[in-house]
Order: sequence, then C-alpha cells, then structure tokens
Amino acid sequence: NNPEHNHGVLVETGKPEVARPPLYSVLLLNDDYTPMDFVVEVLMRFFTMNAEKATQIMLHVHTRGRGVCGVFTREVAESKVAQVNEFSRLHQHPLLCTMEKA
Ligand code: NFA
Repeated sequence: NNPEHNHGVLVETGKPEVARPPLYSVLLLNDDYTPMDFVVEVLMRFFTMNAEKATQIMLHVHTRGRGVCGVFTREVAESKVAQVNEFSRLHQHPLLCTMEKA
C-alpha cells in the first residue's frame, strides 16, 4: 500500500510512517545595490554556509536573478525570511528574501 497515505498506521515493517510537512524554498532576489560581501554574510549567518558555498549561491543570484538558500518547513522558512529582511533593512540594503512552496 501507498506510504504517502499511510496516516501513521503500522504497515508490514511494524514501523509507523508519519506525514511529512509541506516544504518551502527560501530565496534571495538580486538587486543592483546590495554589496556582494553583505549577501555572503547573510548566507553564512542565517543559512549556516561556509564562505565557499555562500559565494557560490551569491554569484548564482547575481547572474540568474534569484536563487534558493535552503528548503524548510513553513514556520522555519517564514522565520528565515523575516530575519533576513530585518537584517538587510537594519543595514540599509535593499536585499529581499522570499519563500515559495518547494
Ligand atoms: N547585484 C549585486 C551587486 O552587483 C550583488 C547581489 C548579489 C545583490 C545577490 C543581491 C543578491 N552588488
């Protein structure tokens, strides 16, 4: 039977399968003004990336217009978006963070 519709019932293995929550991608959007170093700092601070990974994502956003920073449950994604946008505003950069269903 289908594990997607298992509703936590014990099936065959005796191991209860539980529903997975919907996941959301958190994105950064490119702009013409936010310094590259600040974007790298945001990625390291809020998405626990090393400098190499953060630079790779920053350059992807810079060249492609947007990029995924991570995939989280709705509550965690909403918290990341709020924290990043507040941090950017505090530092007077127009950097925007948003989320969408993964
Ligand atoms: N485009 C910005 C610049 O040239 C850098 C940037 C990258 C901004 C990623 C926002 C997101 N300074």
